[in-house]
Amino acid sequence: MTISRRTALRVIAACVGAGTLTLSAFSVQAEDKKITLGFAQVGAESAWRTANTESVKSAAAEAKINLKFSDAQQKQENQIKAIRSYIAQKVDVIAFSPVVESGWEPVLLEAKAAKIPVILTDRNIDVKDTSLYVTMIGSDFMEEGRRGGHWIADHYKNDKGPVNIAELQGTVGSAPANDRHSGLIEVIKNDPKFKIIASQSGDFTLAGGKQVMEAFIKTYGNKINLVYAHNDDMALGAIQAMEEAGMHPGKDVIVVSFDATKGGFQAMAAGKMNVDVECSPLLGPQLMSAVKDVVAGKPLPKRILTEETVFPMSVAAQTLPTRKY
Ligand code: GZL
Repeated sequence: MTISRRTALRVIAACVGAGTLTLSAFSVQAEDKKITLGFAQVGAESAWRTANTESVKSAAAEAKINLKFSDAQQKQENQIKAIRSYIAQKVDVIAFSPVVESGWEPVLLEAKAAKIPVILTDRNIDVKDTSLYVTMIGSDFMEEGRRGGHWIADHYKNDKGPVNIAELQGTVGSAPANDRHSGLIEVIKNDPKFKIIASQSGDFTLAGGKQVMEAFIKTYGNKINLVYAHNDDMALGAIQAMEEAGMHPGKDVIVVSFDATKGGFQAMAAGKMNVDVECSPLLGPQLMSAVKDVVAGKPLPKRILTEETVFPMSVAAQTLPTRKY
């Protein structure tokens, strides 16, 4: 005999009251419905993304949440397709890391019409109607850019300049690329010794960072004083390009990067990167907790921020063994 959990609890309570309960009297098949989460991931472009995917998958398993997962190969149209498919499958919650900031209203309106709540993780979107998502879980990229900028300003505080900066930007139109750039500008814009002499997207990949840096070296050579890379994968590609050109990254060219992955720590421990601004990919547990709260009808803050710090080269060797990604 299969009855709902609520009925079972009522009957059990009555029997306990009457002192007639014999637990074997019921085979209660609780109708607990497992939560199904549809997650549309950006892609697999970087070590950060790999760690983020692992965090989402392991946290879903831990939380006993049924996870449907898709990899968009960094294409917005693939993410939109995946979200539409989750709507058609009537999942309980949709979550995604928006590859770029704009172009999401139509598909999010479809999710709203289907009464499926949407949670943003990692990257934010630029929409007027913020009711299109329940909450955004992730880093403050503007603050990360400011942290990179303040490290640079402090590093050159006794230097007259010029300090020529070559910037390796992340995916064009993405929140981390836009904000890590804006955060830097906010800090250095009033000091004329800092000049961004080159800025181009390497799309957050190692190959992209290497290719762009090779072009920068061809054009600017030793005029480059500092590389400002929006993530470790591009910084590691740039380091390869500089070494192949006989330059000494971390010494005659200062390298500033973001993510604080193990690869970044290894480069700092080898003296090839000077500072790594942390951006944690370990968002899985916070996401699953938010999913359960949404399904339970609990209110959530519009923004759930991840705590992060800055790691200079000097602490890299002793910190590396403690790093989780
Ligand atoms: C930042 C994340 C960025 C990382 C890159 O939260 O969106 O995308 O900095 C990753 O490594 O590719």
